[in-house]
Amino acid sequence: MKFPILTPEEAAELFFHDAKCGFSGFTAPGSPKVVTQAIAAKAEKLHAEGQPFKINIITGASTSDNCDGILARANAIGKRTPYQNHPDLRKRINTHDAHYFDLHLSEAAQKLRYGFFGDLDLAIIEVSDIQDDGTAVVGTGVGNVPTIARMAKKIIIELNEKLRHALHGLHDIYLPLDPPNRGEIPIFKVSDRIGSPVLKIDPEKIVGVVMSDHYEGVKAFTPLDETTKMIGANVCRFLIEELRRGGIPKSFLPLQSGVGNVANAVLYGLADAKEIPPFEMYTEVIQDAVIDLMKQGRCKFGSTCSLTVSNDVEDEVISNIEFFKEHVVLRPSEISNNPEVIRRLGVISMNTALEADIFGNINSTHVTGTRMMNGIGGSGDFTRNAYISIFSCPSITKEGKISNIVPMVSHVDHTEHSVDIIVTDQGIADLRGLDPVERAHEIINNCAHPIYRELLNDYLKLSTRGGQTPHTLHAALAFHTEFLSSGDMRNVDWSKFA
Ligand code: 0RQ
Repeated sequence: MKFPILTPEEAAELFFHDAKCGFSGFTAPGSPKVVTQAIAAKAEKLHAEGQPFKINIITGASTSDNCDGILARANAIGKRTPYQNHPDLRKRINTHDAHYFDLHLSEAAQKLRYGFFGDLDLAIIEVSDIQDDGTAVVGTGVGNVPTIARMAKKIIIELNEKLRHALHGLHDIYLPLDPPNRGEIPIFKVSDRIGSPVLKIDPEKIVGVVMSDHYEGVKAFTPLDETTKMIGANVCRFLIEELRRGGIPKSFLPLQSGVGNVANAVLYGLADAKEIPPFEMYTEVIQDAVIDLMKQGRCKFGSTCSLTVSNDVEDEVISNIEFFKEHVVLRPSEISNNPEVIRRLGVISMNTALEADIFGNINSTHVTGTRMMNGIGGSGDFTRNAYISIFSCPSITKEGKISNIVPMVSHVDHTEHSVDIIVTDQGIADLRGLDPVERAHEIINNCAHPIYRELLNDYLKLSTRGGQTPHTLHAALAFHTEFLSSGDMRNVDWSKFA
């Protein structure tokens, strides 16, 4: 190989205070793992000497403990976009030690190319193979790597020995032209390939290669409990009923599924929903459950940005890579999440809410309206353009102290205009064609937990003179203020607001 082999510490030397950096990957897979550890150590050393050191980072989505985690603990992150999910970074964001702007994932690459975020000083790109002319096979998470490789002035390669020679043929790397010259993105079937299996990196920009030798999968999911099983069963019940009545074509439509325990439970529900024919996924993350569905023949094909699987499952995928190359394509996030393609293919989106209000607005990101949880991720890309958009969540959280159905969401990520179906462990609310008051009844009766139904109905009664969307503004966030003061939303007393 013509590129110099660097130690992580030598590579970290290139990083300077306030540098703008692009990292490959999407969730833990494909994200840098070793240079970031050395950058964190450098930050700690400089901080101990009283010197400032923080870098600004754009990625595809969340990363891993050896990236966002270790850098956040070292207080080495200045600005971060477009998505994160690490508890230590979450703390830094909520205390303003790190600045985070939360962005629709499909938009990050194009906004970078449009110059909205300035130049990229440095990039770290994980690859499974690289040739002397810069032709690379990237890792198992693609993210924004084509744009980052184009925009960065200097590039460090992390060559992952564990993936060496395994992944060629899994990716479809494609960069759209930018306005005013953008044409169609010619994906007409989930499995269409429109780009290249390799990424062409300008070899002049590659300053060196750092070796790595391990996967960094996601942690295994919390085992399914009664609540998540019920949510999964209700989503499947909705899909089956919709299929029976002809709302979904008999051949079915591609599915998207978000991150987290709830999404994983929904996917496991699909294994047993035999009335749903074998289906395809046009999605951004393929989790452990989808790999099982592929082995069972339930999922025929998956277009994704990342194999967001646990280490054991990644081992299994790599050992059977020829099977998975026939069933999976890995795309950049601006293509996996592309609104044009999602709408053309008729994708059914399934994402998770922290809370939903009685009119169908969704909060996916902010606990009690102020504390950032993870970010909007790709949920907006899919929801706004879906054939049918579904949100699910438990009806109650924290032993019933929190109702996930509230009078007014404390932060809005997805408005009532984009949300078709809400599902909880209690049931299904179909909001299509309903006005705000009809929606409120549908959601309270079918999705709210019985311990909160009366309180929510009483809120509606309190608000009957409140216009087309009947709110009592000074009471609308009482569930949240009550939780913050007494620790239990059930203590709300509407007589105080009458
Ligand atoms: O807290 O961790 O202390 O137990 O939130 O909740 O029920 O385990 O749900 O893991 O599916 O995550 C919305 C965060 C759900 C996720 C969210 C507490 C609850 C628990 C987690 P604990 P669950 P999940 C594709 C699409 C946005 C991004 C997205 C998410 C913790 O799905 O980040 O969709 N989505 N991307 O107790 C206070 C409430 C709460 C609450 C739950 N109302 N108030 N706490 N919790 N509801 C993927 C990508 O874009 C990469």
